[in-house]
Amino acid sequence: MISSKEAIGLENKYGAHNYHPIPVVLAKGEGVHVWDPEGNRYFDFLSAYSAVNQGHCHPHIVKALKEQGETLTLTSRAFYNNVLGEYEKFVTEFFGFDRILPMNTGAEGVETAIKICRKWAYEVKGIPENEANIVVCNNNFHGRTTTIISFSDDAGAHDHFGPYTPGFVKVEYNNLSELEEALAQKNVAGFLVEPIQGEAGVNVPDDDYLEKAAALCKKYNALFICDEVQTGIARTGSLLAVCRNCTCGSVCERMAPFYVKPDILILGKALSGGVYPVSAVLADDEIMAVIKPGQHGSTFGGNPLASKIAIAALEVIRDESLAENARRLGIIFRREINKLKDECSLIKHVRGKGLMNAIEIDDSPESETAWNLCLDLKNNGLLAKPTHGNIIRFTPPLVMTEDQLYECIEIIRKTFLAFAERIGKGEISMINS
Ligand code: IF1
Repeated sequence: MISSKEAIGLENKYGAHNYHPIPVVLAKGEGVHVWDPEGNRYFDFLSAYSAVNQGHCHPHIVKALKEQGETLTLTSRAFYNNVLGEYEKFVTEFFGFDRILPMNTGAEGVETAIKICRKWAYEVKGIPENEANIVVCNNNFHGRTTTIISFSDDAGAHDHFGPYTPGFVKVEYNNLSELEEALAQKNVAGFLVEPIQGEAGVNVPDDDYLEKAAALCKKYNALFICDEVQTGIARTGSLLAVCRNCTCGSVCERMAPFYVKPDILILGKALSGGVYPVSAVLADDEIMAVIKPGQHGSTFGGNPLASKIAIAALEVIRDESLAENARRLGIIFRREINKLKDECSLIKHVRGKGLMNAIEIDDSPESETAWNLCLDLKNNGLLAKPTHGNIIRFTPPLVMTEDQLYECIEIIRKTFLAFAERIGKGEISMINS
Protein backbone atom coordinates (compact mmCIF):
# COMPACT_ATOMS: atom_id res chain seq x y z
CA MET A 1 0.00 0.00 0.00
CA ILE A 2 1.40 3.43 -0.90
CA SER A 3 2.22 5.75 1.99
CA SER A 4 0.32 8.91 2.91
CA LYS A 5 3.20 10.98 1.59
CA GLU A 6 3.18 9.17 -1.76
CA ALA A 7 -0.62 9.45 -2.07
CA ILE A 8 -0.56 13.21 -1.46
CA GLY A 9 2.33 13.60 -3.91
CA LEU A 10 0.44 11.78 -6.65
CA GLU A 11 -2.73 13.86 -6.15
CA ASN A 12 -0.68 17.09 -6.20
CA LYS A 13 1.16 16.05 -9.35
CA TYR A 14 -1.61 14.53 -11.45
CA GLY A 15 -4.92 15.88 -10.12
CA ALA A 16 -6.73 19.16 -10.68
CA HIS A 17 -6.32 21.26 -7.55
CA ASN A 18 -10.05 21.77 -7.04
CA TYR A 19 -9.93 20.95 -3.32
CA HIS A 20 -7.79 21.89 -0.31
CA PRO A 21 -8.08 18.77 1.85
CA ILE A 22 -7.10 18.40 5.49
CA PRO A 23 -3.62 16.72 5.23
CA VAL A 24 -4.72 13.14 6.00
CA VAL A 25 -4.96 10.16 3.63
CA LEU A 26 -7.78 7.67 4.12
CA ALA A 27 -7.17 4.06 3.14
CA LYS A 28 -9.90 2.12 4.99
CA GLY A 29 -13.32 2.85 6.45
CA GLU A 30 -15.59 0.87 8.75
CA GLY A 31 -18.56 2.32 10.62
CA VAL A 32 -17.57 5.57 12.34
CA HIS A 33 -13.84 4.94 11.82
CA VAL A 34 -11.36 5.54 9.01
CA TRP A 35 -7.66 4.58 8.88
CA ASP A 36 -4.70 6.10 7.04
CA PRO A 37 -2.16 3.92 5.17
CA GLU A 38 0.09 3.93 8.26
CA GLY A 39 -2.71 2.36 10.33
CA ASN A 40 -3.68 5.43 12.37
CA ARG A 41 -7.39 5.36 13.24
CA TYR A 42 -9.69 8.40 13.21
CA PHE A 43 -13.31 9.12 14.05
CA ASP A 44 -14.90 10.50 10.87
CA PHE A 45 -16.89 13.66 11.75
CA LEU A 46 -17.52 14.65 8.14
CA SER A 47 -19.13 11.42 6.85
CA ALA A 48 -18.22 12.40 3.26
CA TYR A 49 -20.47 15.47 3.62
CA SER A 50 -23.28 13.31 5.07
CA ALA A 51 -23.13 10.62 2.38
CA VAL A 52 -22.07 7.83 4.78
CA ASN A 53 -24.84 8.29 7.37
CA GLN A 54 -25.00 4.49 7.63
CA GLY A 55 -21.28 4.31 8.45
CA HIS A 56 -18.39 3.40 6.13
CA CYS A 57 -18.79 0.17 4.14
CA HIS A 58 -21.98 -0.94 5.90
CA PRO A 59 -22.12 -4.77 5.38
CA HIS A 60 -25.80 -4.80 4.36
CA ILE A 61 -25.17 -2.22 1.62
CA VAL A 62 -21.88 -3.76 0.48
CA LYS A 63 -23.64 -7.14 0.23
CA ALA A 64 -26.19 -5.58 -2.14
CA LEU A 65 -23.33 -4.02 -4.14
CA LYS A 66 -21.52 -7.35 -4.46
CA GLU A 67 -24.59 -9.44 -5.34
CA GLN A 68 -25.99 -7.05 -7.95
CA GLY A 69 -22.51 -6.17 -9.13
CA GLU A 70 -21.97 -9.81 -10.14
CA THR A 71 -25.41 -9.98 -11.81
CA LEU A 72 -26.32 -6.86 -13.82
CA THR A 73 -24.97 -3.35 -13.23
CA LEU A 74 -26.27 -1.16 -16.07
CA THR A 75 -28.87 -1.57 -18.81
CA SER A 76 -29.63 2.07 -19.69
CA ARG A 77 -33.32 2.98 -19.84
CA ALA A 78 -33.50 1.89 -23.48
CA PHE A 79 -34.80 -1.35 -21.98
CA TYR A 80 -36.63 -2.32 -18.81
CA ASN A 81 -34.80 -4.19 -16.06
CA ASN A 82 -36.03 -6.40 -13.21
CA VAL A 83 -34.84 -4.11 -10.39
CA LEU A 84 -35.84 -0.50 -11.17
CA GLY A 85 -39.58 -1.03 -10.68
CA GLU A 86 -38.98 -2.77 -7.36
CA TYR A 87 -36.83 0.19 -6.26
CA GLU A 88 -39.33 2.78 -7.48
CA LYS A 89 -42.13 1.10 -5.50
CA PHE A 90 -39.93 0.79 -2.39
CA VAL A 91 -38.66 4.36 -2.39
CA THR A 92 -41.95 6.11 -3.26
CA GLU A 93 -43.69 4.21 -0.44
CA PHE A 94 -40.74 4.85 1.89
CA PHE A 95 -41.04 8.65 1.45
CA GLY A 96 -44.76 8.95 0.68
CA PHE A 97 -44.78 10.21 -2.92
CA ASP A 98 -46.41 8.86 -6.09
CA ARG A 99 -43.37 8.95 -8.38
CA ILE A 100 -39.56 9.04 -8.51
CA LEU A 101 -37.23 10.22 -11.29
CA PRO A 102 -33.90 8.45 -10.54
CA MET A 103 -30.63 10.30 -11.17
CA ASN A 104 -27.02 10.01 -9.93
CA THR A 105 -25.54 13.06 -8.20
CA GLY A 106 -27.19 15.62 -5.96
CA ALA A 107 -26.60 18.38 -8.50
CA GLU A 108 -28.32 16.29 -11.17
CA GLY A 109 -31.24 15.93 -8.77
CA VAL A 110 -31.42 19.69 -8.29
CA GLU A 111 -31.14 20.31 -12.05
CA THR A 112 -33.93 17.76 -12.62
CA ALA A 113 -36.15 19.51 -10.06
CA ILE A 114 -35.51 22.89 -11.74
CA LYS A 115 -36.49 21.44 -15.14
CA ILE A 116 -39.67 19.81 -13.77
CA CYS A 117 -40.62 23.04 -11.98
CA ARG A 118 -40.11 25.16 -15.09
CA LYS A 119 -42.05 22.71 -17.32
CA TRP A 120 -44.90 22.62 -14.78
CA ALA A 121 -44.91 26.44 -14.77
CA TYR A 122 -45.35 26.62 -18.57
CA GLU A 123 -47.67 23.67 -19.12
CA VAL A 124 -49.79 23.73 -15.93
CA LYS A 125 -49.55 27.16 -14.29
CA GLY A 126 -49.54 28.92 -17.67
CA ILE A 127 -46.49 31.17 -17.24
CA PRO A 128 -45.32 32.48 -20.64
CA GLU A 129 -42.48 30.38 -22.16
CA ASN A 130 -38.94 31.29 -20.91
CA GLU A 131 -40.39 33.72 -18.34
CA ALA A 132 -40.40 31.39 -15.30
CA ASN A 133 -38.54 32.49 -12.16
CA ILE A 134 -37.55 30.23 -9.27
CA VAL A 135 -37.02 31.81 -5.84
CA VAL A 136 -33.82 30.73 -4.05
CA CYS A 137 -32.11 31.80 -0.82
CA ASN A 138 -28.89 33.68 -0.29
CA ASN A 139 -26.00 31.59 1.05
CA ASN A 140 -27.48 28.57 -0.72
CA PHE A 141 -25.56 25.50 -1.81
CA HIS A 142 -27.24 23.18 -4.30
CA GLY A 143 -24.30 21.82 -6.31
CA ARG A 144 -21.79 23.00 -8.87
CA THR A 145 -23.32 22.87 -12.35
CA THR A 146 -23.35 26.09 -14.38
CA THR A 147 -27.07 26.68 -13.82
CA ILE A 148 -26.84 26.00 -10.08
CA ILE A 149 -23.81 28.26 -9.49
CA SER A 150 -25.64 30.92 -11.53
CA PHE A 151 -27.70 31.57 -8.37
CA SER A 152 -24.88 31.04 -5.87
CA ASP A 153 -23.58 34.04 -3.97
CA ASP A 154 -20.37 32.24 -3.00
CA ALA A 155 -17.64 33.92 -5.05
CA GLY A 156 -15.49 30.79 -5.20
CA ALA A 157 -18.36 28.72 -6.59
CA HIS A 158 -19.75 31.45 -8.84
CA ASP A 159 -17.11 33.79 -10.27
CA HIS A 160 -15.60 33.44 -13.76
CA PHE A 161 -17.99 30.70 -14.89
CA GLY A 162 -20.39 32.96 -16.85
CA PRO A 163 -22.47 33.56 -18.83
CA TYR A 164 -25.01 32.57 -16.20
CA THR A 165 -28.44 30.94 -16.40
CA PRO A 166 -31.25 33.50 -15.82
CA GLY A 167 -34.56 32.87 -14.08
CA PHE A 168 -33.66 32.91 -10.38
CA VAL A 169 -34.65 35.44 -7.71
CA LYS A 170 -32.79 35.57 -4.38
CA VAL A 171 -34.33 36.20 -0.96
CA GLU A 172 -32.93 36.15 2.56
CA TYR A 173 -33.07 32.70 4.18
CA ASN A 174 -35.54 32.37 7.05
CA ASN A 175 -37.26 35.63 6.05
CA LEU A 176 -40.94 34.99 5.34
CA SER A 177 -41.84 38.56 4.38
CA GLU A 178 -39.11 38.67 1.72
CA LEU A 179 -40.25 35.27 0.50
CA GLU A 180 -43.89 36.39 0.25
CA GLU A 181 -42.87 39.55 -1.62
CA ALA A 182 -40.94 37.44 -4.15
CA LEU A 183 -43.69 34.81 -4.53
CA ALA A 184 -46.28 37.53 -5.15
CA GLN A 185 -44.42 38.66 -8.30
CA LYS A 186 -45.66 37.38 -11.64
CA ASN A 187 -44.15 34.34 -13.37
CA VAL A 188 -42.91 32.63 -10.21
CA ALA A 189 -42.66 28.85 -10.76
CA GLY A 190 -41.31 27.65 -7.43
CA PHE A 191 -39.19 28.07 -4.30
CA LEU A 192 -36.01 25.96 -3.93
CA VAL A 193 -34.68 25.72 -0.36
CA GLU A 194 -32.45 23.68 1.94
CA PRO A 195 -34.37 22.84 5.15
CA ILE A 196 -31.10 23.60 6.96
CA GLN A 197 -28.33 25.41 5.05
CA GLY A 198 -25.36 23.05 5.28
CA GLU A 199 -22.45 24.71 3.51
CA ALA A 200 -23.48 28.13 4.80
CA GLY A 201 -22.56 26.83 8.23
CA VAL A 202 -25.54 24.73 9.45
CA ASN A 203 -28.04 27.59 9.43
CA VAL A 204 -31.16 26.25 11.20
CA PRO A 205 -34.24 28.36 10.36
CA ASP A 206 -37.06 29.22 12.78
CA ASP A 207 -39.25 26.21 13.65
CA ASP A 208 -42.18 27.51 11.59
CA TYR A 209 -40.19 28.73 8.58
CA LEU A 210 -40.61 25.73 6.27
CA GLU A 211 -44.27 25.18 7.17
CA LYS A 212 -45.10 28.88 6.51
CA ALA A 213 -42.94 28.92 3.37
CA ALA A 214 -44.88 25.95 2.03
CA ALA A 215 -48.16 27.71 2.84
CA LEU A 216 -46.99 30.81 0.96
CA CYS A 217 -46.06 28.66 -2.04
CA LYS A 218 -49.58 27.22 -2.00
CA LYS A 219 -51.09 30.71 -1.69
CA TYR A 220 -49.21 31.93 -4.77
CA ASN A 221 -49.41 28.63 -6.70
CA ALA A 222 -45.65 28.04 -6.78
CA LEU A 223 -43.95 24.66 -6.22
CA PHE A 224 -42.25 24.09 -2.84
CA ILE A 225 -38.97 22.31 -3.67
CA CYS A 226 -36.91 20.86 -0.80
CA ASP A 227 -33.26 20.04 -1.35
CA GLU A 228 -32.68 17.30 1.26
CA VAL A 229 -29.50 16.03 -0.37
CA GLN A 230 -27.57 16.82 2.81
CA THR A 231 -30.32 17.11 5.46
CA GLY A 232 -32.25 14.01 4.39
CA ILE A 233 -31.89 10.29 5.17
CA ALA A 234 -32.11 10.70 8.97
CA ARG A 235 -29.21 13.20 9.31
CA THR A 236 -31.25 15.77 11.29
CA GLY A 237 -32.95 13.29 13.65
CA SER A 238 -35.96 12.46 11.49
CA LEU A 239 -36.15 10.68 8.15
CA LEU A 240 -36.35 14.05 6.40
CA ALA A 241 -35.73 17.50 7.86
CA VAL A 242 -39.29 18.30 6.75
CA CYS A 243 -40.70 15.32 8.65
CA ARG A 244 -42.49 15.93 11.91
CA ASN A 245 -40.12 14.91 14.71
CA CYS A 246 -40.94 11.32 14.01
CA THR A 247 -37.94 9.01 14.31
CA CYS A 248 -39.51 5.83 12.97
CA GLY A 249 -37.08 5.95 10.06
CA SER A 250 -39.63 6.02 7.30
CA VAL A 251 -42.84 7.83 6.45
CA CYS A 252 -45.35 6.29 8.81
CA GLU A 253 -49.07 6.43 9.36
CA ARG A 254 -48.59 6.73 13.15
CA MET A 255 -48.57 10.47 12.93
CA ALA A 256 -48.69 13.03 10.20
CA PRO A 257 -45.13 12.28 9.07
CA PHE A 258 -44.67 15.57 7.28
CA TYR A 259 -45.09 18.82 9.07
CA VAL A 260 -44.76 20.07 5.52
CA LYS A 261 -44.76 17.87 2.40
CA PRO A 262 -42.69 19.32 -0.47
CA ASP A 263 -44.15 19.41 -3.98
CA ILE A 264 -40.73 18.20 -5.16
CA LEU A 265 -38.23 16.40 -2.88
CA ILE A 266 -34.55 16.03 -3.86
CA LEU A 267 -32.42 13.27 -2.27
CA GLY A 268 -28.82 12.18 -2.75
CA LYS A 269 -25.65 11.35 -0.77
CA ALA A 270 -26.75 8.88 1.95
CA LEU A 271 -29.51 7.55 -0.32
CA SER A 272 -26.73 5.08 -1.22
CA GLY A 273 -24.88 5.09 2.11
CA GLY A 274 -21.87 6.48 0.27
CA VAL A 275 -21.38 3.26 -1.72
CA TYR A 276 -22.43 4.62 -5.15
CA PRO A 277 -23.73 7.91 -6.65
CA VAL A 278 -27.52 7.76 -6.28
CA SER A 279 -29.95 10.68 -6.29
CA ALA A 280 -33.68 10.93 -6.66
CA VAL A 281 -36.41 13.46 -7.36
CA LEU A 282 -39.81 12.58 -5.85
CA ALA A 283 -43.16 14.20 -6.64
CA ASP A 284 -46.81 13.27 -6.93
CA ASP A 285 -48.49 12.32 -10.19
CA GLU A 286 -49.77 15.70 -11.38
CA ILE A 287 -46.29 17.28 -11.18
CA MET A 288 -44.20 14.33 -12.42
CA ALA A 289 -46.63 13.93 -15.34
CA VAL A 290 -45.08 16.95 -17.07
CA ILE A 291 -42.07 14.78 -18.00
CA LYS A 292 -42.83 12.70 -21.10
CA PRO A 293 -40.63 9.99 -22.71
CA GLY A 294 -37.39 11.35 -24.14
CA GLN A 295 -37.61 14.69 -22.28
CA HIS A 296 -35.13 13.96 -19.47
CA GLY A 297 -32.82 11.18 -18.25
CA SER A 298 -29.23 9.99 -17.92
CA THR A 299 -27.17 6.93 -18.84
CA PHE A 300 -26.81 5.68 -15.26
CA GLY A 301 -30.07 7.05 -13.81
CA GLY A 302 -31.99 4.24 -12.09
CA ASN A 303 -29.49 1.50 -12.95
CA PRO A 304 -29.98 -1.91 -11.30
CA LEU A 305 -26.84 -1.59 -9.17
CA ALA A 306 -27.84 1.85 -7.83
CA SER A 307 -31.37 0.61 -7.20
CA LYS A 308 -30.34 -2.39 -5.09
CA ILE A 309 -27.80 -0.31 -3.19
CA ALA A 310 -30.37 2.39 -2.40
CA ILE A 311 -32.92 -0.16 -1.16
CA ALA A 312 -30.29 -1.64 1.17
CA ALA A 313 -29.19 1.83 2.33
CA LEU A 314 -32.75 2.81 3.25
CA GLU A 315 -33.33 -0.55 4.97
CA VAL A 316 -30.36 0.23 7.24
CA ILE A 317 -31.82 3.66 8.10
CA ARG A 318 -35.14 2.04 9.02
CA ASP A 319 -33.96 -1.17 10.68
CA GLU A 320 -31.20 0.42 12.77
CA SER A 321 -33.47 3.35 13.81
CA LEU A 322 -30.80 5.81 12.74
CA ALA A 323 -33.11 8.83 12.83
CA GLU A 324 -33.83 8.16 16.51
CA ASN A 325 -30.13 7.64 17.21
CA ALA A 326 -29.24 10.89 15.44
CA ARG A 327 -31.85 12.79 17.42
CA ARG A 328 -30.71 11.37 20.76
CA LEU A 329 -26.96 11.79 20.15
CA GLY A 330 -27.42 15.28 18.71
CA ILE A 331 -29.03 16.45 21.94
CA ILE A 332 -26.06 15.07 23.90
CA PHE A 333 -23.52 16.65 21.50
CA ARG A 334 -25.00 20.15 21.69
CA ARG A 335 -25.48 19.91 25.48
CA GLU A 336 -21.86 18.83 26.08
CA ILE A 337 -20.37 21.40 23.67
CA ASN A 338 -22.43 24.12 25.35
CA LYS A 339 -20.86 23.01 28.66
CA LEU A 340 -17.41 23.23 27.01
CA LYS A 341 -18.34 26.73 25.78
CA ASP A 342 -18.55 27.81 29.44
CA GLU A 343 -14.89 26.87 29.96
CA CYS A 344 -13.48 27.66 26.51
CA SER A 345 -13.77 31.13 24.97
CA LEU A 346 -12.85 29.71 21.51
CA ILE A 347 -16.44 28.53 21.14
CA LYS A 348 -18.85 31.27 20.05
CA HIS A 349 -21.86 29.09 19.31
CA VAL A 350 -22.89 25.48 18.70
CA ARG A 351 -25.96 24.80 16.55
CA GLY A 352 -27.66 22.08 14.58
CA LYS A 353 -30.35 19.43 14.50
CA GLY A 354 -29.84 15.71 14.99
CA LEU A 355 -26.25 14.90 14.02
CA MET A 356 -25.91 17.86 11.65
CA ASN A 357 -24.06 20.30 13.90
CA ALA A 358 -21.47 23.06 13.69
CA ILE A 359 -19.30 24.96 16.15
CA GLU A 360 -18.74 28.64 15.35
CA ILE A 361 -15.26 29.68 16.50
CA ASP A 362 -14.89 33.10 18.12
CA ASP A 363 -12.46 34.45 15.54
CA SER A 364 -12.69 36.19 12.17
CA PRO A 365 -13.93 34.10 9.19
CA GLU A 366 -10.69 35.21 7.55
CA SER A 367 -8.65 33.59 10.34
CA GLU A 368 -6.92 30.22 10.18
CA THR A 369 -8.17 29.29 13.66
CA ALA A 370 -10.89 26.83 12.59
CA TRP A 371 -8.48 25.20 10.15
CA ASN A 372 -5.71 24.93 12.78
CA LEU A 373 -8.19 23.47 15.28
CA CYS A 374 -9.08 20.81 12.68
CA LEU A 375 -5.39 19.98 12.28
CA ASP A 376 -5.11 19.47 16.03
CA LEU A 377 -8.33 17.42 16.08
CA LYS A 378 -6.80 15.22 13.37
CA ASN A 379 -3.66 14.72 15.45
CA ASN A 380 -5.95 13.68 18.31
CA GLY A 381 -7.83 11.15 16.16
CA LEU A 382 -10.92 13.04 14.98
CA LEU A 383 -11.49 14.30 11.41
CA ALA A 384 -13.56 17.42 10.80
CA LYS A 385 -13.26 20.34 8.36
CA PRO A 386 -14.32 24.00 8.45
CA THR A 387 -17.14 25.05 6.14
CA HIS A 388 -16.78 28.82 5.81
CA GLY A 389 -13.89 30.41 7.65
CA ASN A 390 -14.66 30.10 11.33
CA ILE A 391 -17.30 27.38 11.34
CA ILE A 392 -16.42 23.71 11.87
CA ARG A 393 -19.03 21.15 10.78
CA PHE A 394 -19.46 18.07 13.01
CA THR A 395 -21.45 15.39 11.19
CA PRO A 396 -20.45 11.84 12.23
CA PRO A 397 -22.07 8.70 10.80
CA LEU A 398 -25.48 8.12 12.43
CA VAL A 399 -24.43 4.63 13.58
CA MET A 400 -22.26 6.17 16.32
CA THR A 401 -22.86 4.79 19.81
CA GLU A 402 -23.32 6.97 22.88
CA ASP A 403 -19.99 5.76 24.30
CA GLN A 404 -18.18 6.66 21.05
CA LEU A 405 -19.83 10.08 21.08
CA TYR A 406 -18.65 10.78 24.63
CA GLU A 407 -15.13 9.65 23.60
CA CYS A 408 -15.24 12.12 20.70
CA ILE A 409 -16.58 14.94 22.86
CA GLU A 410 -13.60 14.36 25.15
CA ILE A 411 -11.25 14.60 22.15
CA ILE A 412 -12.89 17.89 21.13
CA ARG A 413 -12.72 19.17 24.72
CA LYS A 414 -9.04 18.22 25.15
CA THR A 415 -8.12 19.73 21.77
CA PHE A 416 -9.96 23.01 22.28
CA LEU A 417 -8.63 23.56 25.82
CA ALA A 418 -5.04 22.81 24.74
CA PHE A 419 -5.42 25.20 21.79
CA ALA A 420 -6.80 27.93 24.08
CA GLU A 421 -3.87 27.39 26.44
CA ARG A 422 -1.39 27.92 23.61
CA ILE A 423 -3.21 31.14 22.70
CA GLY A 424 -2.95 32.18 26.35
CA LYS A 425 0.81 31.56 26.23
CA GLY A 426 1.10 33.63 23.07
CA GLU A 427 2.23 30.60 21.04
CA ILE A 428 -0.72 31.07 18.66
CA SER A 429 -2.36 34.32 17.60
CA MET A 430 -5.96 34.95 16.57
CA ILE A 431 -7.27 37.83 14.50
CA ASN A 432 -9.97 38.63 17.05
CA SER A 433 -7.66 38.19 20.01
C1 IF1 B 1 -18.40 19.91 -3.08
C2 IF1 B 1 -20.56 21.77 0.14
C3 IF1 B 1 -21.73 20.20 1.58
C4 IF1 B 1 -25.55 19.75 -1.09
C5 IF1 B 1 -26.90 20.12 -1.22
C6 IF1 B 1 -26.92 19.49 -3.49
C7 IF1 B 1 -25.58 19.10 -3.42
C8 IF1 B 1 -24.87 19.22 -2.21
C9 IF1 B 1 -27.66 20.70 -0.03
C10 IF1 B 1 -24.92 18.55 -4.68
C11 IF1 B 1 -23.45 18.81 -2.16
C12 IF1 B 1 -21.32 18.63 -1.23
C13 IF1 B 1 -20.61 18.95 -2.53
C14 IF1 B 1 -19.15 18.97 -2.18
C15 IF1 B 1 -19.03 19.40 -0.73
C16 IF1 B 1 -20.41 19.19 -0.16
C17 IF1 B 1 -20.95 20.38 0.51
F1 IF1 B 1 -19.60 22.06 1.01
F2 IF1 B 1 -20.16 21.85 -1.09
F3 IF1 B 1 -21.62 22.54 0.33
F4 IF1 B 1 -22.06 19.04 1.93
F5 IF1 B 1 -22.14 21.19 2.30
N1 IF1 B 1 -27.55 19.99 -2.41
N2 IF1 B 1 -22.69 19.09 -1.18
O1 IF1 B 1 -24.89 19.90 0.11
O2 IF1 B 1 -24.69 17.18 -4.53
O3 IF1 B 1 -23.65 16.94 -6.78
O4 IF1 B 1 -22.21 16.94 -4.75
O5 IF1 B 1 -23.75 15.01 -5.19
O6 IF1 B 1 -18.88 20.20 -4.20
O7 IF1 B 1 -17.33 20.40 -2.66
P1 IF1 B 1 -23.51 16.48 -5.37
